[in-house]
Amino acid sequence: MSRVTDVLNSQHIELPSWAFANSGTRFKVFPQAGVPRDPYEKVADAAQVHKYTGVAPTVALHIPWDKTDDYADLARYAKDQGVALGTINSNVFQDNDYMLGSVTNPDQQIRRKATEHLLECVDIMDQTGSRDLKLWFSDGINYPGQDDIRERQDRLAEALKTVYERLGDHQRMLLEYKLFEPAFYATDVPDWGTAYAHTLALGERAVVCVDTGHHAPGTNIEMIVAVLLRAGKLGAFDFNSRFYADDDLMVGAADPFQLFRILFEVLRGGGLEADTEIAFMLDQCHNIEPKIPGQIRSVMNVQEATAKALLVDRDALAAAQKAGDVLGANAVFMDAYNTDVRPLLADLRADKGLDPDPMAAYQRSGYAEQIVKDRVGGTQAGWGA
Ligand code: AOS
Ligand code: ZN
Ligand code: ZN
Repeated sequence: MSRVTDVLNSQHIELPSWAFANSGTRFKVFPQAGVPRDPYEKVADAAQVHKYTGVAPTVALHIPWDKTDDYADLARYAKDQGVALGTINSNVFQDNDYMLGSVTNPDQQIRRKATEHLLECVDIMDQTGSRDLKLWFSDGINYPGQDDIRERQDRLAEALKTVYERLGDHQRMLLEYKLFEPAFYATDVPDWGTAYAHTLALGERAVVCVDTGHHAPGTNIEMIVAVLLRAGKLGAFDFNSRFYADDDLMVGAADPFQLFRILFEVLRGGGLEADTEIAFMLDQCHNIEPKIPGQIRSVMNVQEATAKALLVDRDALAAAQKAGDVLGANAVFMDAYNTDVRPLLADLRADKGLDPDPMAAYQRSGYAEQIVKDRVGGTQAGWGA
């Protein structure tokens, strides 16, 4: 059991600053009382999640949604709150200039502008002490013939190279892929293979980010995870769950079994070791549920799936696999998945001096009521405007 608790104790889940702000769909953003008005308040809310779960010590920023005059000051504030700043997320998808693409735009000046933004994000990383730059491009085309698919790949490669060369020795680039949306015919980084090819060409500090909501329905994501890990190219996760497309719902809500299968492959590939370089991030929007409890629930869902993955009897599984015992192997796997790990996690929290029930502890704390009183006019994450 100690190996299980060791891994669970060393687990680190990164929270997205935008999860704490108002978000919604393109139809409506329902504002919630007490949401943060600036990056400092987002960090404060993220710190609450860490306070009650003990496994979420970093918060990812999004530029420009979290732009501030003094990032070193924000980093100090985070430290005072008991957390640290994490990944810097770039944004080259919300400017009018980017209608036909950002780094793949046919207009060289617009490509330059987008690349400058990415370089600015690396400057910010230098100030925040962040290791990772996350790149997600909405670039793509809606109609066959609209632009030259091959040339867009060349433009993408050029921009990525410029940014890669600017990274410090300890910094990494995470390239995130997404099947579709907002581009509907051909997205420039649509799948893990394209992301893999670009990161491979760049070098070892360029790795792939798997957002669990960015695949066609039915895609075997754990298979992608296994292949990327084997190639040393799995850099990060954006965890969320989906019923249809990029729903950004709470991770483990739609398909906890899939999350378990993914985490088992991460474990199998060595990605849960204490020195893992994989960034386990959440990328979610809480459109109708309260934000801080939504994040607490998500963190707990990842912990539960991880605990179940750790409970797989690997020796028994290997023996059954070797013997060609199809049903036996599957039974070993399912036994772990069907184990109720909540008591184990409650004990683990108690051992760390935390409340065994993070959700109840947060609800009792009065923080939710306090921020409603203190904060008027909370911000929108930037989604669904
Ligand atoms: C967009 O669909 C992607 O999931 C992005 O990772 C992310 O949601 C966005 O960049 C927020 O920072
Ligand atoms: Zn994402
Ligand atoms: Zn997404």
